[in-house]
Amino acid sequence: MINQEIKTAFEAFERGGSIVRVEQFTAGLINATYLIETDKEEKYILQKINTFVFKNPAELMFNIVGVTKHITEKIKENGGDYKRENLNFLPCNTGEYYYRDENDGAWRMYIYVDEALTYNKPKNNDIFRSAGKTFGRFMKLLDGYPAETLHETIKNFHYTPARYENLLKAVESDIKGRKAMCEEEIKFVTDRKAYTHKLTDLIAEGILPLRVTHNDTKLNNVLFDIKTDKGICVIDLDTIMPGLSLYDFGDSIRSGGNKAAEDEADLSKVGIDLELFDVYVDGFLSETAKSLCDAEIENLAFGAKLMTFECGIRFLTDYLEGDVYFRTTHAEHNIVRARNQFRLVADMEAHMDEMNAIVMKYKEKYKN
Ligand code: GN1
Ligand code: MG
Repeated sequence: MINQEIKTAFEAFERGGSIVRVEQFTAGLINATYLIETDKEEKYILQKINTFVFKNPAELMFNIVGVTKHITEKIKENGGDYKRENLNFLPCNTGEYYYRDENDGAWRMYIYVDEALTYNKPKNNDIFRSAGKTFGRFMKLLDGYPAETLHETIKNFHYTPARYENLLKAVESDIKGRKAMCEEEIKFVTDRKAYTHKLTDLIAEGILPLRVTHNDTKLNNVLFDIKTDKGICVIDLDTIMPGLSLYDFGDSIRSGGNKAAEDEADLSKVGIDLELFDVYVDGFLSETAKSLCDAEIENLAFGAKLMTFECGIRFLTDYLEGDVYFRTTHAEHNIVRARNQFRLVADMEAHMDEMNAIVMKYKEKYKN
């Protein structure tokens, strides 16, 4: 039996065919994602947009459609295959790129990229190097995109000082009575307040440039070719906004450079894998070194630490607020994730010199 809500949403996109199979993908923590197979050849990804997180689907889809059309043009110029190397969103029966259902839910659909897969953890070094190249290429494709036309889909998304203030507010109100369980984690954060404004200060001083960035560069937001294991394209485009190259680099290391999954509870398994860090820097800088300024390259390792720290703050805040933001499967999920991220931050602190040395090695290799 096909769920009626999904069927109605799918039909609003008027692609014809009847659904024969629906599979839910649960790796993403925000939207609900379904693979739709019909009695015709084409397959689709149908997503119910999380409107608690993304309050304005019209603005969200305006960004995404603008950006993907731009990427298609670039791919055509380079003689590539835009049907495979980019996401192709579809309009629904109102002409909009999202469909509003009768309960005010918002849905969007794009053509499924077949013969591709995602990884939650890099299965080898080549996968992670290729992820670095793919995100680097993505940033290059968006170089010159008119950033001022983009809506801010989540306000202050990587503005770490605001994430810090939100945590303090959640601690203060302690609406779920969970504060007593996380005193140590709260102290971990307040001890490192200085991290929160380092990059935003450099933006304000004009030292770090804003670019159009992806902002959610988890490893599982890259599609890999099933045969070659090479990165094909980047998915999960909701948070494309003006941002720092360091955010994109940093969040990839946070998610894929961890020796363990982000929700591993056994903290002895958590840490920065320097070999994976090395290959990601290699892939990323091979595409971007010539366009990045020195201040960006010099702060890459710090960016990895900051993105991990910020994500830990967000998990901790959500735990204190009663798990209203991230998808969780058990009551401790967010605090486990927060502890994991803070352990990773501590491990990066212990290895910062080695991380910086790796960055400098590839700067030498690719910058000149
Ligand atoms: C969310 O949607 P997904 O799972 O790719 C989140 C990221 C976090 C990540 C942590 C819009 O990403 O910012 O880093 O979870 N996306 C949003 O796993 O908040
Ligand atoms: Mg995702």
